[in-house]
Amino acid sequence: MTLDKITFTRSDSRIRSKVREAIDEHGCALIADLYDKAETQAIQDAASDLEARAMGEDSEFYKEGSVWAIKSVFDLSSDLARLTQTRAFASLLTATVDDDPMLLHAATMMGKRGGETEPVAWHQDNGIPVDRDLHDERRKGVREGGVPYRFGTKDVLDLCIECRVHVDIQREEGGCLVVMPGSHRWEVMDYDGVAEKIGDQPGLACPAPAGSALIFRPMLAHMSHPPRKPLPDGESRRTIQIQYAAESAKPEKGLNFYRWKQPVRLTPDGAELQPTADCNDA
Ligand SMILES: O=C(O)CCC(=O)C(=O)O
Repeated sequence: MTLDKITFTRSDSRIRSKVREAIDEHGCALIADLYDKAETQAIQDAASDLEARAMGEDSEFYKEGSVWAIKSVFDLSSDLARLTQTRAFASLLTATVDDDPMLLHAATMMGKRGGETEPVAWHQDNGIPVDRDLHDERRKGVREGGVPYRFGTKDVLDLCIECRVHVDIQREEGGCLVVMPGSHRWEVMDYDGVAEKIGDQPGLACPAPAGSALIFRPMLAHMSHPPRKPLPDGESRRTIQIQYAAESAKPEKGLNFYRWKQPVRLTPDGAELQPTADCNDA
């Protein structure tokens, strides 16, 4: 399996059905030019602005040996919400769930600067944010200042999709994402289960230009290596990973998805960004 099998451009005829087919078969699709030059520049400027602001706010910014991350990106930057979730973006993402509208469930900016020493281990993005913590065996902790997460069930995760917006160029030697095509069909597993199943298979590295985006099922196993050499001066490897669930997807046991204060709803025609106040208070 090579990267060209899952790579598309917006000018491809039947782009929506090709993306849907790649997602069904391989679990992922790379759109090489989701954003044009001006759109990419605007996203980079807004990302730099958020990074500079978030540096001073420890609660939303953290740093590890493998990758740094800023959570709840759209609560912190409505510019980034507007700039990333274009009409083309909404059209391609909803194509993966039979045009069902989709609701945002997480947006995280992540980056590497070149000095990282640890890999991000193989895993699935199988946690879903819910409205109540049942304290049962599917519990996955509490994040974003009090949001309960649990392991999603496979039927629900198959109705979820995520998009990794490549703010900067993703170089292989800079620690780009590596995926295991076809692994979206596996069962829900923790880190150890995924590592065992992967064994010593190398996976498919996904180097990509700035302004491209990788659309994938959250069940797709993925990892990233630390950079093999320092990134060129001033370069970092930033992405914004945006996760959605189809409106028809319902977590088990009468739970609902957590309702964010800044919900985003995608339809094939575009993104509706409608901040509502205190919607979790009821
Ligand atoms: O950005 C990376 O290198 C990996 C991040 C990742 O896999 C994740 O957050 O799910």
